[in-house]
Order: sequence, then structure tokens, then C-alpha cells
Amino acid sequence: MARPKIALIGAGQIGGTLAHLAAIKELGDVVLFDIAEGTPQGKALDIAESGPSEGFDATLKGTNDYADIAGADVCIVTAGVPRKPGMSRDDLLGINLKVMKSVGEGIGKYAPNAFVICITNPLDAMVWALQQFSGLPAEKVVGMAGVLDSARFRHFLSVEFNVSMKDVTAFVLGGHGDTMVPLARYSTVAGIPLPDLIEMGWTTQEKLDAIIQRTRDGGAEIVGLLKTGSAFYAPATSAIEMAEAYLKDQKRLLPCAAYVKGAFGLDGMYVGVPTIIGAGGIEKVVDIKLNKDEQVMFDKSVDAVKGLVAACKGIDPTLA
Ligand code: A3D
Repeated sequence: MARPKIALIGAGQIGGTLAHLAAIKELGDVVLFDIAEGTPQGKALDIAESGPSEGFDATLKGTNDYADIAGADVCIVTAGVPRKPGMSRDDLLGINLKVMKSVGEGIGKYAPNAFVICITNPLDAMVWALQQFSGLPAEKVVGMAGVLDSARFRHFLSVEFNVSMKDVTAFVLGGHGDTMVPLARYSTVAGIPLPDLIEMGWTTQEKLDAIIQRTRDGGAEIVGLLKTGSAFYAPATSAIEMAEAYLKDQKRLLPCAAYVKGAFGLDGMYVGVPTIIGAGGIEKVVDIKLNKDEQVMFDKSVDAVKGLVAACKGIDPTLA
């Protein structure tokens, strides 16, 4: 059987890391696309030259021509600009919306059967716009944010409890912004929910609140440290986890920005919810019960996403 084809639209910090991870994990052959001439070609060659030492079998191609993504099984989109210190993700909306138009049209023309994972910020609005511009079915276009936000939460919790990250599960739902919703009740150490761990004296409510806030500010913390761009290692790993779930039909239950109609009382919008990813793309949105406080936080996050989508429609009236 031919190897799957993975197209990476955007060959910047995340794009390059995605290419390296996809090759090392032998997920398929990789095409790196970017408008910057030389960047995708240089990164593809550099990573290919790591193959003999790493021992992977995958071809890597860099290109500035959308025709080279033809027939891709997976497209991961990072094209656009990242934020700089002091900027919010929402400040990127105008410029990245234009990028989503050209990327969506390119994918729609050359890779209409792909599973598309959007990473470009502001995430929930960009994945919505990308789905509209590409014309692909909503279950095949998904945003990566919840896996990363949950990974950050899991990392901080594992440090607090001094336990393996493998045993910490966590859920962060809602939009990928300041209003994201880390769910303590649905987060556990080997099945023991966080509220029980407080009762057991493993941590305090104050410490947990501080971890939740650090999770919400996780992206800004890294932007502040790097000063020249935003996080890229963990975002790339998170998207690769989603791509692998699709390519290997793993039926992973992962928090993703998916199109939600019906579940969570929503009437059709992209926002972070628990989903099952398998060969059909987003095969299911898992409609978990939220308590009153969680629902208030989720609703606030949904409103923030709706505001961004309305701003997109204001900029580009062709968006329905
Ligand atoms: P960066 O290293 O600047 O790479 C972006 C690449 O996009 C550059 O190589 C550009 O040349 C390229 N590009 C720009 N316009 C186009 C276009 N029209 N077509 C094709 N390529 C284009 O950024 P990055 O890789 O660090 O980040 C990429 C995006 O991911 C940014 O919008 C970030 O804000 C976002 N991001 C999202 C998360 C989430 O969790 C959702 C996390 C981290 C970064």
C-alpha cells in the first residue's frame, strides 16, 4: 500500500516541527508548502538528511506550488502569522483570515478528500473560515487547540502531584483564548478526579486555581519567553496526535475545535468540545454534562468565539 501523503501548509516554526515529527513517526510522505521561496525546500531537505541517522522511510518535498499537495490524505495548516509579546490571538484575525482564503481554496482544489487540521490563530474563527473557503465537509475540517491546552494542564498537574504525565488526564474545552474552560471535574490522576485529590490533601483549591490560570495563559507565557514568536514544539505534537488518530482510525477521544450542531445546545459553530477522531474524521461530538459553573464558563467562551466569527463576516462578506 502506498504511504499516506501529509501536506503541511505553512513551513514556519510549527510546520517544520510537524514535518520532522511526521517523518520520525513514519506517518507518511510529507509535502511542505509555503509562500516563502526556499523555506519549505530547505526544511524538507534538512529533515530528509536526518533520515539516515534516524532510520525513517519517508520522502520530504518542499514547494511553493499548491499542485504538489494533490491527493493529500491529511493537511495541517499553520500558514499565517503568530503573535508577538503584548498581542492577543484575536489581533491576528484580519491578516490570517486572508491567508485562510487562499489556503482553503488551495486545499479545496487539490486535496478535497483530506482530513484538515487547522492550527492558525485565532483558532476557532480560522478553522470555521477555512472550512467555508475550502468547501470540505465539516467533519473533515477540525481545529487543534484542546489537545495542546489539555497537555499544558496535564503537564502542570503532573509537576504539582509529582506523578507521571502518562497518568494525568485533563480536559480543556471552549474557545482557544482567554475564556478557555479547563474542567477540573473531568481531569484525573489515574481516574481520581481533581476535586477528590483536593479532599485527599494532594493539593489545595488555591493551587489548583493557579494551575488553571497558568493553563489559560500557557500560550502567552511562552510568547513572553521567546519574544520572537509563539510555541511550536507542543502545538506540533498535539496536531500530530490528531493526524495519527485519523490515519490509523484510532477512535481517540480528544478535545478539538469541531463543528457542533445540536450537542451542547449549539446550533452550528466551531468550538472546543470532546470529539472522537477516526477514519471518518470527526466521527462524534461527545456531549458531556456540564454543571452550572462550567456551563457559565462554556457559554462565555462560546460568546467570545461568536464575536470573532462575526468580525470575520464583517471583513469578508462572502462568508455566510
Ligand atoms: P511562523 O513560524 O511565522 O510560520 C508561519 C508560516 O506561514 C511562515 O513560514 C509564512 O511564510 C507562512 N505563510 C504566511 N502566509 C502564507 C500563505 N498565504 N500561504 C502559505 N504560507 C503562508 O508561525 P508558527 O509556525 O509559529 O505559527 C503558525 C500559526 O499557528 C500562527 O497563527 C500561530 O498563532 C498559530 N498557533 C496556534 C496554536 C494553537 O494552539 C491553536 C499554538 C501555537 C501557534
